[in-house]
Amino acid sequence: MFKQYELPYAADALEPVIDKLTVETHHGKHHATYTANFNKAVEDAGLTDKSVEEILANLDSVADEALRTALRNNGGGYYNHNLYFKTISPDGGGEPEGILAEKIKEAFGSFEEFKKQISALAAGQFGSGWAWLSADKEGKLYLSKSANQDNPISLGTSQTPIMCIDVWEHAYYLKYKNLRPDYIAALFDVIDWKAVTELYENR
Ligand code: MN3
Repeated sequence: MFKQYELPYAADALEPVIDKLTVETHHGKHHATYTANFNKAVEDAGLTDKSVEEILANLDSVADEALRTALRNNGGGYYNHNLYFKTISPDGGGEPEGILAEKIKEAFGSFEEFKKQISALAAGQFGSGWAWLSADKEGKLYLSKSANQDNPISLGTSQTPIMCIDVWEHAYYLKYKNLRPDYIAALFDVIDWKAVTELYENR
């Protein structure tokens, strides 16, 4: 049984970056529904002994098309939102330190340049989707974007996502309306770089 990541902060703790109603709806409704539907699909597919990463990386092995689609969308929704809520915090913001700061500099030249590039990917995702910072086994960093609930794992890369930007309208529309770039810029004030660094180290 896959369990939804529980928020270690109150629903209004991310204000003014993310408003209380958005957190309540996003985590309490959308993420909860992805989790419930993923668990149902996992049971129907007989995959209860697999990890979410194993399931997403091996979608091709599920012969039934409807079931494969359910696992892809709800498994992605489950995994992606666990990562999203795990890597934002009322204590977030600023810049990473240590190994991740070094790797970002190595890959993108500077933190500002990294921020510019991932923000452009997030703003440029047509329709619903995500922007990603991921790392491979060797520790190299990559940026990418994806549609719907796809992610670097379900898309068959060998990368592990360590930070993400949810650009589905449910993530920002109540407060930011059509101004997606304003939401993306504000989100950096709550990114928990300690959590991202931990994910990098445990990739
Ligand atoms: Mn979402």
